[in-house]
Amino acid sequence: MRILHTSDWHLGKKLFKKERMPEQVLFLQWLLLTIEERKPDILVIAGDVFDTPIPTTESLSVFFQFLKDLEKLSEFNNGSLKKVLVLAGNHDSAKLLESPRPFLNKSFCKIVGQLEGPLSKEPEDIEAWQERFSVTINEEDRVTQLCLLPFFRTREILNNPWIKETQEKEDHDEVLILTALKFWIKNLIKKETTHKILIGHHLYGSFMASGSEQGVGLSGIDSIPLGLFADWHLLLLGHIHKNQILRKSPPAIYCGSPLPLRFSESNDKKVYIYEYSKSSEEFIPEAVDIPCYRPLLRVLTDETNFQEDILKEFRKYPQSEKGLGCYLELTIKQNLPNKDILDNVRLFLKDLPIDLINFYAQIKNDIKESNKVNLQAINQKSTQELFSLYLEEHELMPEQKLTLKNSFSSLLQEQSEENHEN
Ligand SMILES: [Mn+2]
Repeated sequence: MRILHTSDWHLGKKLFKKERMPEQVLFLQWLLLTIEERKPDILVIAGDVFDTPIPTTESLSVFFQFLKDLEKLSEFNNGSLKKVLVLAGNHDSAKLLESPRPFLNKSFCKIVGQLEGPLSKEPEDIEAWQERFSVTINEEDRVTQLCLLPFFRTREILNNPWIKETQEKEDHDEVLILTALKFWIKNLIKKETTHKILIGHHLYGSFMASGSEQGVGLSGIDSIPLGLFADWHLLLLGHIHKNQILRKSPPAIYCGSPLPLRFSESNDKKVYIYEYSKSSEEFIPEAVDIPCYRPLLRVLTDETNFQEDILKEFRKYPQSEKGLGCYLELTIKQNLPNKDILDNVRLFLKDLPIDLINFYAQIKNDIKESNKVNLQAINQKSTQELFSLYLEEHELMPEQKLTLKNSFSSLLQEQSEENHEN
């Protein structure tokens, strides 16, 4: 069995009002070709298909067309691609993502948007639940169950009637979340299953964030412990945009976003292909590099060397010269303010396929000040990050800061749940 794993496409995402759709379309074309060549049996899209709960019509048609193309590809490629599994992330509207279900070939494409019932101990409920959240694949000597756990807000899991019934009043959220997840796992896994695979979109294990993820919280715990999945064979994760291997054996991997979503992110992006090895009885991951269709360049330089430094960075991506070009964030250190510098930069860039998105002039004496938030950069920060910066400016005891941060994030979560309900 071969699985291809991707996530966090964020279709419709912009960078300082600049379009990313051409890059996203090129990525999807590359993905189709890669599927044709590498012939995975299963394609996994682990959440954040869209950037917003109400995507643009262009993003919607790009996604629907992609699903249609996959179906066609599967037909003409002797059915080598057997399944497409799509999970909702924190940016997706679960209901919207599930909306094309009636038009899809159910045995080919499965979309799981929301973590919802029926969750009782009744056998027929449990069966319906297994049907809703998992796919089972029978091979000669193995029964593999792929389980889809969409992004959930803490309250969604805690308000579950069954969990409510069993919980002790004094239990902390941490205990409750873990109990709920254990319950989900216990009832989901079928008796005959020999190999378990998780597809999840949340915070798992000890991850390294890239900064462009929207802050999501799990009350009481930092992340879902990998220990819950100690005897599983593979964890295919979404949410964190930096690709990373959380655990080698059995593999637990964040494949990361296919595009860098901020200047601070690396242009090095990947999808993963996993192949089951009969001899080692393990899934072996292989990272496949995604071509960088429009590099994000970040250059820190000075007035005398800026031309050379920009070219040096630009030449690292020779393919972008003929394609879409690059987006640039430029910081120029200056001894004294020079009002002509931006004009000089623009003049230099005029004949190059480099689009200047952000420009910062840094006067040497002010360099200390540069840690402060630039007005343009504010748009890039999450509300939670802005609040943390605000707190840093105030002299408070560390415990006070922590309490304020926690209260603020509960308020944010409540607000986002209200918006979600609307
Ligand atoms: Mn994401």
